[in-house]
Amino acid sequence: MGSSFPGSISTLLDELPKETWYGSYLYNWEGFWYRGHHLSAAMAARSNFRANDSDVFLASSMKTGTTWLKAIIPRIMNPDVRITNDDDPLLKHHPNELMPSLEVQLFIANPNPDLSGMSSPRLFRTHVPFPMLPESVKNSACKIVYITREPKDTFVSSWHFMNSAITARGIDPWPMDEAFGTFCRGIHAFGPFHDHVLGYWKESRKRPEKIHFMRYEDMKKEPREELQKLACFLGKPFERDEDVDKVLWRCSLERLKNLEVNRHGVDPSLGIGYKHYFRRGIVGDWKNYFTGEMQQKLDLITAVKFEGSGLDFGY
Ligand code: PAP
Repeated sequence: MGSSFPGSISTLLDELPKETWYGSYLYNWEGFWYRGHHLSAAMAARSNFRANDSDVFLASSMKTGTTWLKAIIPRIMNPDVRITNDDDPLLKHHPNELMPSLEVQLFIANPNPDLSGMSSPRLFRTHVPFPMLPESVKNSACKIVYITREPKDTFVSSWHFMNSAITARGIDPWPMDEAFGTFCRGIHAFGPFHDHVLGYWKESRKRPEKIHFMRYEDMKKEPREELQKLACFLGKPFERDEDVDKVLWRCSLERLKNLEVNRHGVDPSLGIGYKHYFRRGIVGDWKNYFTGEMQQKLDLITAVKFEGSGLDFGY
């Protein structure tokens, strides 16, 4: 695997601890696990990316509801009330294209891409853990929105997604029991999952004006309230309730999953259909997959990891 990377990163990868994950390798760098090409891109972003104060970052561990916010945040930041259904960017673009990823898109082919053509405010997303963010993202006035999700549902969602990704490349799906054991050991892209969440959680408690911490379950339960809070954090409060409802409808799973671009489009980064980003979108899907033993195990890990942090999922 190391041989497909440029010399220096290839040498580095050869020296890092590695683990098998969905038919490929994850490498451990400073306590977190990465696919090799994502680590290389995240390192390039850390060295070369310069944040503007007006930038907005969407950060998350994978499969925690990011796509929902990738659709919503651009709408909040560009509150053009005249926009009609016919010129809604979501009709032609998967939400990934509206908030490009530092490590999956922008810095992957070129370690120092020219971002000067991006209009302001620039909107980015990232899966990297807090310590791996470029210093200017941490220290400028740019804002970070973080979304997380109950760990059992996150695991089930990522198991489906990753198996779709690897089977499309002719690799056998990873059995759930093996993937689950690995997740419980903290081996997960951009994970350990719990450490990823805690890193942003702790920072959001210290700097709530900098990091807005969200839970997928809260969005499902009280979408209007959560959307208003998010819009206020971004300095773009909604003036009318009907605008909140309009954004929620435009960005709903039901609508997005039925749009042509998402039904038939292909994700150029992964080579799989965009449709895989839209599955069931429910709270508690883990109940359809977990044994009692799996539930107890992961709940215990979560309780121990989050103990004393003030963070829980309460569902
Ligand atoms: P990513 O890390 O690749 O960006 P992400 O969007 O965070 O993935 O997670 C995908 C989950 O969000 C899926 O959950 P599921 O597997 O449990 O169904 C997906 O269905 C859900 N999702 C995607 N878009 C929306 C949306 N508009 N509203 C609610 N949930 C959504």
